[in-house]
Amino acid sequence: MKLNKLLAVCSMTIMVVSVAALADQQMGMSEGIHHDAMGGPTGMPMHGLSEGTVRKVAKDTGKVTIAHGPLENLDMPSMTMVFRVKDAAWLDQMKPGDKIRFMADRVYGLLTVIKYEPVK
Ligand SMILES: [Cu+2]
Repeated sequence: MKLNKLLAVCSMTIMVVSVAALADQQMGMSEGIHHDAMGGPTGMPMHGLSEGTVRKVAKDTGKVTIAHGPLENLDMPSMTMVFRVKDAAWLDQMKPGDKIRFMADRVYGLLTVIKYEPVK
């Protein structure tokens, strides 16, 4: 009797976990489609990445200031502005003065660096 109850609880837990994993996957997939569409035939050179220079890194707020070239997907001219970053670990890799190539997009309405690579 006790064992049956335990099994029931176990399979419930597994169900909840797999539903959560599925939701994660679906979110990731729709995000992928969205960004592919952005970098399509109308995209910019260099795989849709824009040029930028890191001006300031604020790890406490998770933001980076970038002097950037035109961001065609956001219809934005060159300027210096603050972005959030998709992965906070990137802030450890960025230093003021670094040249980067990056892609920014609106994530929940906030301009966020969603892809970036250092320029050597
Ligand atoms: Cu801007």
